[in-house]
Amino acid sequence: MEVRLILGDQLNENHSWFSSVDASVVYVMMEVRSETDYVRHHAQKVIAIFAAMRRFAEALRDKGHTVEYVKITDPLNRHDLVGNVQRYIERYCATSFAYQEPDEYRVDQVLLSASRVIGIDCRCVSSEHFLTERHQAAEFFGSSKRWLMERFYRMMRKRHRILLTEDGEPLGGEWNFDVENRGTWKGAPAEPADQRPHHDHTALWQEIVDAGVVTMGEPHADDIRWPIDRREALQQLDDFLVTGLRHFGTYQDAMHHDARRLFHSLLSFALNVKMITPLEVIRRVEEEYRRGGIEINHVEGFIRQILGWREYVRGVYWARMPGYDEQNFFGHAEPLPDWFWTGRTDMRCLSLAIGQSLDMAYAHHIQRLMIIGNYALLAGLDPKEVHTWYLGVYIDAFEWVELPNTLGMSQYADGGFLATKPYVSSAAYISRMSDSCKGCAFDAKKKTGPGACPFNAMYWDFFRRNQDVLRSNPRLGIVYRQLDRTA
Ligand code: FAD
Ligand code: DLZ
Repeated sequence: MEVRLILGDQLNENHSWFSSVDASVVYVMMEVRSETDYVRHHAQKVIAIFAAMRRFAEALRDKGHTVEYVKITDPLNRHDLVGNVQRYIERYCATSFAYQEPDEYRVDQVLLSASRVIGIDCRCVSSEHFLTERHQAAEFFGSSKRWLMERFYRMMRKRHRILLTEDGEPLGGEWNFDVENRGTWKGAPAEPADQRPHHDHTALWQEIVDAGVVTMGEPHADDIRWPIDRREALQQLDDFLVTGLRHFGTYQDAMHHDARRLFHSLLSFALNVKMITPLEVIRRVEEEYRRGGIEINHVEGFIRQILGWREYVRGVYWARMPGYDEQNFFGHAEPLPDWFWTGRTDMRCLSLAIGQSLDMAYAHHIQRLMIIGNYALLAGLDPKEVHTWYLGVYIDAFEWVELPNTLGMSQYADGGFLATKPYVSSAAYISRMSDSCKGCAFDAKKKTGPGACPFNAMYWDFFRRNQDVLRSNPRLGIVYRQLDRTA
């Protein structure tokens, strides 16, 4: 017999493992404290992952596969991956063990070391999900000191023949339409209705609580909106192609208190647990463009996120681990304020973005980068604490994608390996891109003194206190010229 492990973010029903039923194979899935407790996760994340795992196990059984599923409340649960695997190796007198390449360094190490002691033949196979291998980005950049996403992205467009003319030129005449993607949103076009399914997972939530798992955020267990199988994820993709994609690019950076998702796809959870593949999403988006009626900036902008950023940050993760999570370029050490766990602060933009994150386990990219991350960097919060918070709070947070985004892109804690300059702003940007300054206790236009928006003084203080390491950055010339004028 062969025991095969399936992790909670490996719910790929089209994996070649499942193409035929093999009576000499037993699949093992497990809800374990080692995975629920490595960080304090959002309640909806634990619920959605367990619900999707349970649905996946059922679907495999329906197809005739043998599946052992260990629930969080199972008294025989050893609550770690290897302990439970060993139990089934013994029970089935297995002569081999196989697992899919895990996406997290920690789990990779656990399974590699288990393989050395387990005493039977062990194999690691591809998860058949990504467009690149773990170390492909590092090979592409070779000995370059700094990487550039745009170079990687163009290579990926060419390699996979995405959005290219027959002559290999970029469709629309440009590789990147980001300059067109900075629109503000004032209520029109209307935000598409949220067509995601409604799930009542009250009973499952009770099991999680009974097991003693400590979470954060609102469970909303009787109305979970995250897809729990491939069919639901594909419905969500279909809906996005019809309603969201046609405005995605223009309003990609916009924020509004009353339109939490605007034209974003909300597909990151389905993608990251591998219900759907990046290539199929990209292909469907390109087909939609070729059918006509959607501008190139929306399509290119969306594809860049998945073909470019998603694969690129994965490459950064595997090139920089272990040790990437320890980097702290500015030596920031301030603890996270209590209101990261409640959203209760007088700064309305932060209250809205954090409040939304705790309420729905989701915030879109600009809320994560330019509101919460912006504050964390300007305030000098400890990047490791910031990383831990992001890894817990978001429905789509898995370390391979969260860590480079948080520590690299948002906190510049890798000294500029991933981002060419720190992503920070004063209140002017927040006021332009969102409606959150209206009704705020602070005045976005006021630079100093009582009632001034703290983002203003914090912004200039950040550049002043870090001038030794930032002044020579050519992308920051304009900032330092302005600072020098006011000094
Ligand atoms: P859309 O805006 O509709 O974009 C489509 C898809 O593109 C996303 O589903 C996602 O798969 C991909 N994508 C977009 N931006 C990125 C990016 N920068 N890196 C990788 N993939 C991207 N994304 C995660 O999947 N998990 C995380 O834990 C995560 N943490 C982040 C932390 C910070 C500080 C920042 C700034 C960004 C983070 N992102 C993360 C990237 C991005 O914010 C989310 O992918 C996106 O908000 C998910 O929502 P969506 O599906 O509606 O995305
Ligand atoms: C995130 C998560 C949680 C909360 N729980 C489980 C679990 O009980 N069992 C499991 O197999 N996976 C879980 N996951 C997802 C894993 O943390 C993920 O597979 C690893 O981080 C590797 O990316």
